Amino acid sequence: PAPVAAAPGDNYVVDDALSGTRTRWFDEARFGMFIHFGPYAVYQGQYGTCREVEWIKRQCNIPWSDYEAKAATFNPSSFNANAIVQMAKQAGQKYIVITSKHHDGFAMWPTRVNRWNLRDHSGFSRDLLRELKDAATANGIKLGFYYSIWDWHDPDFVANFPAYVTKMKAQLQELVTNYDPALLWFDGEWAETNPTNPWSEQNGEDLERFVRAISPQVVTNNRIGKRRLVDGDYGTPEQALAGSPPSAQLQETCMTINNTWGYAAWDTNFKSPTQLVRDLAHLASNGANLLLNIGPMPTGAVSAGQSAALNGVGTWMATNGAAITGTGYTGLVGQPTWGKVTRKGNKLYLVVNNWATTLHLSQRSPFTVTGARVLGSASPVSVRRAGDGYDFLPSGGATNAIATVIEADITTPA
Ligand code: JFZ
Repeated sequence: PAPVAAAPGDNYVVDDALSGTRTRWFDEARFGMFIHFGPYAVYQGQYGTCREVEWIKRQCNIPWSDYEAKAATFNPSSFNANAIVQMAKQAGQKYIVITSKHHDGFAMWPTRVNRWNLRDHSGFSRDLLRELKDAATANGIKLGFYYSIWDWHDPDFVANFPAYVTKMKAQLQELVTNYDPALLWFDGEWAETNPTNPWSEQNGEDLERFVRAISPQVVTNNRIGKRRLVDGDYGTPEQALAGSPPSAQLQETCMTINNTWGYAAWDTNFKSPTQLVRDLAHLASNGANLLLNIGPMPTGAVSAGQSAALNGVGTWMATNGAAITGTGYTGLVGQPTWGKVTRKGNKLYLVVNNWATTLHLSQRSPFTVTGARVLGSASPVSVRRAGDGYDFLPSGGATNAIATVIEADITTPA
């Protein structure tokens, strides 16, 4: 897609020679795992009669004394970094983003900046972020950190914002220097209690320059600034399927498997693998990523409902992952009624949700189909020119209950 000019008021572009290569892995990944994990998990989504999850401290008016006492009991001894990485890998996810610090300010790594962290406050000696980094690296998975700019716990956030920013930078310096994350996922720049609200474009520029000075390769989302086109490396529509035509900026939609980000014992409204695969294909066809969330239980184990959903997606990806990984917007065809179409180089992937004996594809710019096949099947697919494009004529029935994929070889004019 053609670059889009910065809008009026987009007064900075932290763009550099690396911005293209820095994001290449991200643009190819298409599918990642989000993890919301923190001491809020210990409440399992309930405080008295109040139901909330990672916002439970604020929304249920829990006194800090109570929240801190609860956090002191946080003992995620069943957190298994390797199992989580294998779960992501099996699902076809290429990167993981875990909450290093959510709005409650609690650090999931042994920060030296304060004692409000898993080691010093909860007495949990393991370093989960280190374990996850090591397991991810060993398996070719990228690891990123969510970091909330909004901090409810540090009084300086309200009383002395510059002092808070200094501590925030010190924490980010620890994270980037000690764990070398591939990505930083900022959030909470919209903080309601920031006395200098709004978080300014200048704040965003300053923070982006700060992290890039330590690690020029670290990818950042746009919640580092005012979420304009030029902030960070990519946009973050939430729980929403990015529309078409695709944005000039890279996009990543974050989404829950059930209704909540953190763990809630009462939330069993799990999306089906079918819906998740279709959302994933929709996003890939628009050149956007899906960051699909899990919220581990207080022990650190992943719930059966969430792991089953990921497993179902993974079963589909094992045969059909070529239609997702490394693919993007075709620019060549209109989106059909029977499914979605993605492209990788000289291949088109027809992700067919509603199988039929004739699958029509409207051609929007010139290409020639030279062959086609069903992924994971020996049954041939014939292709003929028809109307404003091509008809694909599969010889057999749908081979996958979620979506059957036809891979087509194409040539385009030089
Ligand atoms: C934030 C957090 O408050 C929430 O707990 C979770 O971590 C989520 C991923 O991010 O919530 C948001 C952030 C942005 C929007 C909405 C909720 N938004 O842009 O509409």
